[in-house]
Amino acid sequence: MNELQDILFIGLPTLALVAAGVGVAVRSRRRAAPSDTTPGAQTSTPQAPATAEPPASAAPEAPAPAAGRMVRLRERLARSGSPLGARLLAVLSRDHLTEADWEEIEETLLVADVGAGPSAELVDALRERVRVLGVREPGAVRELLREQLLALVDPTMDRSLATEPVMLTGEGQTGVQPAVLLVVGVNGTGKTTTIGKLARLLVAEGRSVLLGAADTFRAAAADQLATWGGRVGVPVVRSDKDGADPASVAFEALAAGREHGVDVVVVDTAGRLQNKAGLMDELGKIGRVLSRQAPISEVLLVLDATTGQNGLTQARVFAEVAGVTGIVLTKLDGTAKGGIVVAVQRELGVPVKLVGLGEGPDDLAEFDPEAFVDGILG
Ligand SMILES: Nc1nc2c(ncn2[C@@H]2O[C@H](COP(=O)(O)OP(=O)(O)OP(=O)(O)O)[C@@H](O)[C@H]2O)c(=O)[nH]1
Ligand SMILES: [Mg+2]
Repeated sequence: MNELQDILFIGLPTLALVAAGVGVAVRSRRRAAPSDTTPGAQTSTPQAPATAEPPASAAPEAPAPAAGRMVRLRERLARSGSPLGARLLAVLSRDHLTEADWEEIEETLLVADVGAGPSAELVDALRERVRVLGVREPGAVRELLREQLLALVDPTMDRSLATEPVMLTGEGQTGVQPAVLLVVGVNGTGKTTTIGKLARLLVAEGRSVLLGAADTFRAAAADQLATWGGRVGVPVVRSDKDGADPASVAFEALAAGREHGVDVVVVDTAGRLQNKAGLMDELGKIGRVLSRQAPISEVLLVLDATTGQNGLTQARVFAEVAGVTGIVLTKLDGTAKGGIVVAVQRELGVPVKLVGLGEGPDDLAEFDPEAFVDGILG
């Protein structure tokens, strides 16, 4: 029996909806457990009572508004001392650009994790433009570089986050359903932190949110999510049992979100199991169980910007099983490796939608290509 089955046969969790400061009324109810087509994955205990915990008494914090965070992104990048822009500009400003200079530019891009293909493309485009225009004046060189970097980051990609409730008609569930956001990624990349910050961002925009703690692998994971939820007054559906079936928790979170008519349900997942196959099986099952109830609006892959090639390898694996629709690049503060934005978008053909800029509760911003490039250029 593999570890996935071990987890499934532990039995169904008792789920608690932690209504944190928002006075969500929760009816105790009984519901059929989610089934799955994975052989041996059916659970035999079909009931999972949901219990309500009293709302926290402390008034929720007021998150920082979404507007203005782009500016912060630019400032943080500039302050992180990212040498990429400065080094490129220094070389480009030399009087006569030699073959060695162009190689230095390419090397600089590679060191910043831009990736071999995009780096070569950028150098070719710059060489061509410099040859045709003959620009050497610093302002013009900067503008040229800005233009080319922006083209690599691709401002035409749709980076909007699908957080609108969806209307379902036809068979099965009908009516307005919450937008479902599934958050995946390797352990330590910043999934739970990002969900907490995202909840704040959504609350600041006036959306109602519910969080599902489907990371049942680590005992403290649900507490961590509940703390984030509590701070901003967002309810959290969790299991009070370690090792509970994560797909059941995800299912119950969506059910609670639907019952309470929230706009967005965000589901946290584990980043580590005993092995990769187990993790991927588990994510696959969570995805199937959710999408049978309502379409999943976003599968967000959280990547740590400081992990370079490792991050790209992870991205490939997750994209295969989870159908990633957007990338969240965390820890962009204090890294000179911002080129990973370009590399990962190329690798997956999926846009970076959000970026993490620090450990603070409001250090998450929608990704803005222009602010990003300006930040790199300093
Ligand atoms: N500097 C910085 N730190 C971050 C950022 N995002 C997350 N972190 C930190 O990264 C660490 C791991 O974050 P978690 O949210 O617990 O990561 P996770 O992916 O949920 O990890 P698992 O639950 O173990 O899978 C924490 O210390 C966070 O504060 C960021 O944008 N910048
Ligand atoms: Mg986590």
